[in-house]
Amino acid sequence: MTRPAILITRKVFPDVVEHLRQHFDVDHNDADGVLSPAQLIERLQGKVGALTTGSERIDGAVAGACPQLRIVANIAVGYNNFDVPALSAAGVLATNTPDVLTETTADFGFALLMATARRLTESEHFLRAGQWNRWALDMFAGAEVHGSTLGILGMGRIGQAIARRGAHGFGMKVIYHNRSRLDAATEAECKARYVDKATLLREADHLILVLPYSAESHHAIGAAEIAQMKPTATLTNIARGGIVDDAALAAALKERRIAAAGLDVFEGEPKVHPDLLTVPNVVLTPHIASATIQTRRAMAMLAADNVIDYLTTGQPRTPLNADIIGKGARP
Ligand code: 8YV
Repeated sequence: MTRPAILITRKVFPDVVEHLRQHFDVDHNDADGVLSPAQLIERLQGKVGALTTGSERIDGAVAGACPQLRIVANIAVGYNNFDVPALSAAGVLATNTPDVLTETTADFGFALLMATARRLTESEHFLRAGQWNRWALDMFAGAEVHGSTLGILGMGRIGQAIARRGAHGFGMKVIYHNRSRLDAATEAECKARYVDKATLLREADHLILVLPYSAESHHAIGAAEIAQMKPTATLTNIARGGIVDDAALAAALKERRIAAAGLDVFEGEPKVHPDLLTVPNVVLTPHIASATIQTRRAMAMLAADNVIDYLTTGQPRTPLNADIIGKGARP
């Protein structure tokens, strides 16, 4: 008897492939190159499910061209690569991977913030280049982290985990801005105070971005917002490229309108704005905030379990459009 077929769009851990093979015929892109839209549609023919990453755009055109596709499971908590309303209209279930990456991503956010404040990569480059021939009192003197004001834009699970690290671990004063205010108990636990966006920009010593990308959050931080920040402030982005106007940020860093930035995500990645590569006061990493072996495996396993559970029991673990189940979902 032929078994249902699924596609894994990128290379994943072998045990995740084996787990899926217990239920499906698995086509996996072990070459690991990003499939073009046409290649993706071709590989999805006859597939009932797919494990995807942020690199693949899954929209109404894909759903329409792949009539057997019933579920797309993103190996990411962010899902701006999905057009969820279009997938719902086509009856395709979409899932993401919340919770399993929260603490790991918050760890990285804090690491990037600290590296930025304390000029870690700038000073390492100096040392590796053989330029260290004497010590000086003000050498790579950076910004204080403990006791300073941490500003968080976007206060979901990861934002809250960063707030706890800042408040409880580093004695920081935590302020945040979010579409909706947290309940009083969560605010108290995170020791975080809700402020409007202008206050956040004005008061933060270290501003960190942890909000989802959408049309509304596009260029949420541009020249006008950077102009409201303290000249001594740092900006860290672990959310999504496009939330920051990278050209405006590069110009501001060059002119020292803010002290420094730490960026894990970029507009149009894996391309990076060339001006960001030439300014010294920026720490750059290639979208690795959730990258520990344990967490990346947990994300891929959760995506696999979403596909298995939906296609065998009809009950996915972390759906984005559960409302279509039993009401328009493809049979
Ligand atoms: C993913 C991420 O690893 O979860 C997210 O939203 O940004 C990362 O953790 C990346 O998007 C690959 O899919």
